[in-house]
Amino acid sequence: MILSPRISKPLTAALKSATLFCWALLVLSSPAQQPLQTLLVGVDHRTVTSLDGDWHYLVDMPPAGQLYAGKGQINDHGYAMNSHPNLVGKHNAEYDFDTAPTIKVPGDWNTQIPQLFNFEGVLWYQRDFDAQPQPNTRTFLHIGAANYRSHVWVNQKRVCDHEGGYTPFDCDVTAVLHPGSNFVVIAVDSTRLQDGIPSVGFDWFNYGGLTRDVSLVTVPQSFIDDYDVHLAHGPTFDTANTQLTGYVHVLDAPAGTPVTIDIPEAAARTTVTTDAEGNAPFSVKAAKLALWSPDSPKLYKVHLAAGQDQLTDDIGFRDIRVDGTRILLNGKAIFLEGANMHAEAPVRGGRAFSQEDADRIFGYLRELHANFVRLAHYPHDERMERTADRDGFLIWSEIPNWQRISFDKPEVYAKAVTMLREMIRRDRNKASVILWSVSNETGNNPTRTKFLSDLVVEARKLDGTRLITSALNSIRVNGNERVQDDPLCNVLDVIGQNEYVGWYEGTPEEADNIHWTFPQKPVLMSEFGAEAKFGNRGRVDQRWTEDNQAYVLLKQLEMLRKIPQLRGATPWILMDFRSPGRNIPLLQDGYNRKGLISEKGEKKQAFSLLQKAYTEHSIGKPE
Ligand code: GCB
Repeated sequence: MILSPRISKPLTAALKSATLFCWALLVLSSPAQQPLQTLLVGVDHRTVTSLDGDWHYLVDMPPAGQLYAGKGQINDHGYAMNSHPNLVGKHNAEYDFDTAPTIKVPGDWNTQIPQLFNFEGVLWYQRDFDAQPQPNTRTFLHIGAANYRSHVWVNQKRVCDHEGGYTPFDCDVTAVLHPGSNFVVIAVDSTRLQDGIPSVGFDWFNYGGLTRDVSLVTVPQSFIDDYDVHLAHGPTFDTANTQLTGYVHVLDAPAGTPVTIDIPEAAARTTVTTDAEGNAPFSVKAAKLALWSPDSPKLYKVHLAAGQDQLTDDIGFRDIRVDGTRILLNGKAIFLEGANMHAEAPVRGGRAFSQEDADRIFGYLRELHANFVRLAHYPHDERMERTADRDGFLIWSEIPNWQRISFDKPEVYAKAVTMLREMIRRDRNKASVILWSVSNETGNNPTRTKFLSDLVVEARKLDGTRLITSALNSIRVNGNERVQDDPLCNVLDVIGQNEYVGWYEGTPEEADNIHWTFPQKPVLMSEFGAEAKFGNRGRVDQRWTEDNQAYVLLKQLEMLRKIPQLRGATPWILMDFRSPGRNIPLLQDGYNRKGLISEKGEKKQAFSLLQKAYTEHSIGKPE
């Protein structure tokens, strides 16, 4: 878990209590955890040394005796040492990374190594790398994501620990690097934890390993670790508003360090100075500004410079807000025509991590005539947001608070805050992201409502410019009436509603008579659907056929059309995805088959049905 005792000012305010609390808990419960110093933003826009490629690996079978000592403490003296067995002389080690097989990074281990397909446990990764540390610089090992817990050693020194499978983290390796050959050892443990997020049971595949890019990032001694550049968010949308605002945080900068924000194409340039905490808030008027939207996804080159450090990002500027039951993008009411998606690679299979994966996924969405995607149920690879920024799609991004979470435990709340912070920090400069979701399908009870309401408050403190949502499924059923009276609605900007009428609940035709009542807020039907195996044809009342799936969808769309404040729909799900609990041979074979397309990209009947509805904009109205 990332703990950051020294973070930028906006984050400091928001996270102080959670961080201190988290820190105290870790000190008490897990002395091996080490707080990280930073979390770099915009790494994909820096020149980095990629450590992607072949890594040696060794399996640590449960109970993972090489990683965990008797009481669960992290063992710093086993595989982490990267020793080699003495062939003569004293007996020392019984492992050797040098001659161990290799695995590709990024990538899950499950789909790379047949024997590890169902493995949930600890895999040790090792690779050598060259470094030429320069004076007055700092070097971080950046890990895009590793599922679920990671422990990292460079040249035999533990440099960081992290919990959470879907967000990046950075380990400061400056003090342990030497010129020439160095080595890194990473233990990744994919074991599910009762008090993890997600917890032990979830409906997707628990891909383990270093699932996203790994790199070395060298920056000056004092450097830009975080920034936020957005269109000023006033109480109402104003077409004449071209004020850009935010902050640049320069880690370890003396107070008064000049920071320049320069956006030449918008004729916006300003120089401000850092405060005692390294934070430089700014506000600058752009002389000309074209707002970002799906129709016109304009991105600006934003140059940031502070001392010896500089960075150029591609950022779009837009305004998103709610007005009554409407969602306004740049002041204009919008209707979100979308689909859900897990982070699975079409065709190739396994965890998605490449530009090719992102392009394929957005290619399907484009064909569907969608303008929106719900990235379920955790942050996906950053390329997804970058591609959506570039191609003009809107995004719902979520932390993995999925169904049964230990909502009664303060340490779990601390983990949720960390995951929320890591998600928002990575993607706050992405115009495509309009919704932060704090959870999916959590039972309606006071403990959970307090937990999630507090999290919503944290999300707003971290980012006051976006909408907050959650996918709810608790509902009061009264005959044909469905009343959404979950108290969590009170704190949300947009209500996400999951329902499976016609699949898990009743018959498809029952949708004809259902009447929904929602609080006066915009509603997104965030999940609905049915399973079908591609190519399996039959009658509309025969489960698992494409015909039945399309029929359920048809009935659903008819029902949705009757919800006046419906502002979007995301059927479950764009593509079939692996889920080990889906065990009907020949029909499921370990896949959740609610996809509009198969995992190989084959389009089912339901795809065409939805495509038609989106082309005709026939499901709902922006206002
Ligand atoms: C849900 C969950 C989703 C599942 C889906 C299903 O309600 O939110 O994660 O995969 O249903 O197919 O059962």
